Parts: sequence; C-alpha cells; structure tokens
Amino acid sequence: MPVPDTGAEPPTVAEPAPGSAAEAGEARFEHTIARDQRIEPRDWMPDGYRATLVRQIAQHAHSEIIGMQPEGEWITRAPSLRRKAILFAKVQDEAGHGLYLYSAAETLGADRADLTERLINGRQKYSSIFNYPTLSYADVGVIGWFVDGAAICNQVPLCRSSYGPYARAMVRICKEESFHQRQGYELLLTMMRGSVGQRAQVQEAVDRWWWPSLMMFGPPDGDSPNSARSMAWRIKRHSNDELRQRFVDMTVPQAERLGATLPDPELAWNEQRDSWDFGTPDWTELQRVISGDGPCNQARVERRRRAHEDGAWVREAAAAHAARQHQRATAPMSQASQSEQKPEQKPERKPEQKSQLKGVTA
Ligand code: BYC
Repeated sequence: MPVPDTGAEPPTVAEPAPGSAAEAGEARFEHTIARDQRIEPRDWMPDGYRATLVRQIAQHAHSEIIGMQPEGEWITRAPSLRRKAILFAKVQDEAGHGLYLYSAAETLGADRADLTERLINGRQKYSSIFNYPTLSYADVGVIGWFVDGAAICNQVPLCRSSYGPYARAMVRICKEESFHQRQGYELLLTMMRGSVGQRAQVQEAVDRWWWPSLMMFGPPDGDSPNSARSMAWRIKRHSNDELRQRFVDMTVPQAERLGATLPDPELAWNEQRDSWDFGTPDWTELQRVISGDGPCNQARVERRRRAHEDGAWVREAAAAHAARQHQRATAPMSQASQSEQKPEQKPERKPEQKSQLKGVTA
C-alpha cells in the first residue's frame, strides 16, 4: 500500500507500519519512494525493484565496457599526439564508469562474473548504439557529441534515481560525460574549420549516427514495457520519448552552430510545443540491432569474450594476492608476533661478493 504524501517535512527514517517484518519493510519502502528519498542496499525492497535495477544497471555497465570498442579502435590512428591523449583518457573513463556500475549492481546481490557471463552469452543487453562501426576519425567527434550528449540527457535524471548507489555513481559519470561531449564537439568544430574533405567527413558521420543516437533512448513510450513500473519506483524519472525530445531540442541549435545538417527533412520548430518536431526513427532497425542483428554485434561480443578470457590470469593473480593478504591479516597473534620478532635474515654475502659490489659502486 503506498503511503500518501501529506506534504509535511519528510522524516529522515520512514515510519514502519504495524504487522509482520515483511509488511513493515514494504511500508517503509513505499514511504521512502513517496517521499523521494533513497533506498539503500540493506533496506527491504520488492523483488521486482531489485530485478529491474540489476537489469538496468548491468545493461548500463555492459554498455560502458562494450562502448570502449568503437572509439578504442581509433587510438592507434589518432591524427595527433594531443588527440591520442584525449581519446585514451576518454576510453579509460568509460572503463571506470563500467566499474562503478558493476559495483552498484553488486550492492544488490549480483555477481560481476555472472553478469559478464550473461553479456557474453547474449542473455543481457547493452546499448544498441555500440553495434555500429566507426569508419572515420569524424566518428570519434560525433560519438562524443551525439552519444555522450544522449547519455547526458538520459543519465542526469538518473542522479536522482531512487536507488542510492546507482544515483551516486551517476553523479561522477555525468560530470565525465559532459566533458566527453565537449571534446567531441570541439573536435568537430576543428574539422569544420579544415578542408572541404574534412567537412564532408563530419557531415557523413552525422548522417550515419543521427538516427541510431535517437534510438538510444529506447522504443517509443507506447512500446516500452518497463517504463511505467520503473517510473513509479522512481528508478527512471522521465519516459523514453521525453528524453528523446530533450536531446533533439538540445542538439538542433548545436548542429546549426557547427554548420552540419541533421538528416531529417521533418525537423521543424513547433511554436505551440516550444520544441522541435522530428521524424520517426526506424523502430524495426532498433529491434533488429537489440536482438543481435546489427552491423557489429557479433564482433563486439566476440572481442569482449576474448578480452575476458585473456584477462583470466590477472583475475586469478589478484584473487591469490587478496587471499594471501587476508591470511596474513587474520593469522593468529602468536604467528604474527613471531614473525615480527624474527625479521627475515638477509643471506650473508661471501667476502669476495662484497668487494665486487664495492668495485661496482665506487
Ligand atoms: N539498446 O521497456 P524499455 C554511454 C531494451 S553508455 C539496447 O524502454 P527500459 C557511453 C530494454 O533494455 C550509456 N536495448 O526499457 C559509453 C528492454 O529490454 P529488456 C547507456 C534497449 O529499461 C561509451 C527493451 O528494450 N545508457 O553513455 O525502461 C562511450 C524494452 O525497452 C535499448 C544506459 O544504459 C537500446 N537503446 O529503458 C560513450 C542508460 N532501448 O531488458 C557513451 C540507463 C531499450 O526488458 N538505461 N532497450 O530485455 C536506461 O535509461 C534504460 O534502460 C533505457 C531503456 C532507456 C535504455
């Protein structure tokens, strides 16, 4: 039963309802959501809330990690040392975002190794946008401008998501995404001041990435099975169509300033709505790409699988190191104090070795 919002000052701790522990937990959960406060990992939460969060956060983490590939392919082909350093840093940021998000998923009881398995086996999704190829360096700029721009529209509201660890992870991620978007736009501005060929490259990249970027926001609201529930739980704060509209409104003036044309003949300013009207993305294409049949799906997942296998020795070594640290930390006092009293004896060097060393350092 949702607890009605009386408009009074929200209490820091929600009032539990009488009844069983589960009923009290549920009432506290509803109360916290209604008051727009945060659910934390140890709080009671409905199974559906937990499952929805794991699904969305895991997909989001996978998107960040798979999203390293299309731009990462250009690190060795960057046109200058400066561009290489910028791109390197950006791709590393995406890895960091993936790690924060996997950590947030772990606070819900998910296991990161299991989530990775699910990605590799095609049982969990990642953003459709990363199944398109990067064909020129202008694509790096357009990904920053469109893809990170779309990410900002979608993710800034997630900083107010009802699940505390997810919302907090998003704060830092959004700061970095906003820098990523600016570096992409700055790269495109530079190219637009360049040769006729460079300007054509920018326009060609804009033409290819525009519609897939609109699809990042998900299917139209009428075909979005998860939105209503996610919005009621305040995991999502806005619908897919609302966010798509924000992105279009933000991007059209930026395209004008850049001197690029967005490939949509239906784009028109709507006085009444105080927004841009735009055409309909090809939703069958989105469904195709989501279900594994995009231009790069197989290559992306295969590369992720190989990277995971190649990294097995690192994970094993890290686990062995952690186990040894733990063993040392929990060793009985007697052993610990013995080892403190008896520092490791350095092997005594033979006299001829000492003199040899002296000769070297003299
Ligand atoms: N691609 O009911 P709906 C980044 C799925 S990475 C693939 O509307 P929901 C970056 C959806 O999952 C940023 N699948 O779902 C990284 C659902 O399938 P399941 C990635 C999609 O969850 C590197 C089904 O379609 N951003 O910024 O309410 C370099 C029905 O959809 C897509 C996030 O992950 C899609 N585009 O809403 C540069 C943001 N759209 O799970 C940049 C967090 C829909 O039922 N996620 N599906 O089998 C969200 O905000 C929401 O999950 C979505 C979808 C808006 C994406």
